[in-house]
Amino acid sequence: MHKPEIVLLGGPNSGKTHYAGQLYGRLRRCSGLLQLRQDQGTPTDLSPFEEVFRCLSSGRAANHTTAGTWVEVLLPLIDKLGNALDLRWPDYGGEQIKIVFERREVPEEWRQRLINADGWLLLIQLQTETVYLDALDQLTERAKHSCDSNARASNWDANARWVELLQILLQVAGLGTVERLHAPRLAVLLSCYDEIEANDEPPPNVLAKRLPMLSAFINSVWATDSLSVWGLSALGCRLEKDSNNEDFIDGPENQGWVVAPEGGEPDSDLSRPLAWLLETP
Ligand SMILES: Nc1nc2c(ncn2[C@@H]2O[C@H](COP(=O)(O)OP(=O)(O)O)[C@@H](O)[C@H]2O)c(=O)[nH]1
Ligand SMILES: [Mg+2]
Repeated sequence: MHKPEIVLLGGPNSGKTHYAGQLYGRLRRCSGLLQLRQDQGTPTDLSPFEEVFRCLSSGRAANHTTAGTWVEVLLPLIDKLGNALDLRWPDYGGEQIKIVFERREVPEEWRQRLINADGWLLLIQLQTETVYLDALDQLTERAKHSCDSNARASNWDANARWVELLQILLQVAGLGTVERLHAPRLAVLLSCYDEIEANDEPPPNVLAKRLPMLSAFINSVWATDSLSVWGLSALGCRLEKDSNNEDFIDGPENQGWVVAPEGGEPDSDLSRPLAWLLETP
């Protein structure tokens, strides 16, 4: 059986846990591109996903995944063509990604994952990414306000931070950037897309507008058919820990959607980006 591996990349609060929980609801109950296999062949503990799904079913958000957490859930899946696949889905605090960036150090288990992965899934919540659009104008200003420049020096522009992080990860995975990459595929999910004013622009354009340098970088490193940028709203709206959202009580699997790279109407099949990532080109 095919046992594809994916690497899930996303900092704290990028939407990893809620996507996992909602994906689980879809895989279990709906008829998307990927579904959970019903056979009992693969022993698996889905409880971390069930816990998220349980919170959502009572109309509230799930807890933040603590910094030291690392859980991995084995998802026995079947695709539309009847192919069985076992996918290991990781969930973690997200701080690990920050540490990789800050220390320029990649733990051995991460290195092995990066090397073996069939696909990389990158979650970015655009609203929380800091960019300094006026950096060039400020060059002259900074001479006058030296305190500002100190503050600025410790905060990276999100473009530069993501590009730097991807360069570190590509390097340790032994992937060169001279020729455009066909594998692993890269799917970028712009999370909390319900909070973004996309104005009918397709997700790759939204990324190019908000994080132009990152967009240019991934487009130059990955081959066109091995890269896709999606809008992801796992929940469809913001939920708080003490929310009591009736729509979710009626069934979390009816909430949330993705916008495909070409744009268009939201699609409730949250497994689509994953199906694309796992499909052989
Ligand atoms: N508006 C909106 N908020 C979301 C969505 N998905 C997650 N969130 C919120 O974003 C925050 C971070 O989500 P979480 O899945 O815990 O991120 P993680 O730290 O990467 O696991 C939480 O407060 C969620 O309630 C979504 O689709 N839309
Ligand atoms: Mg989490």
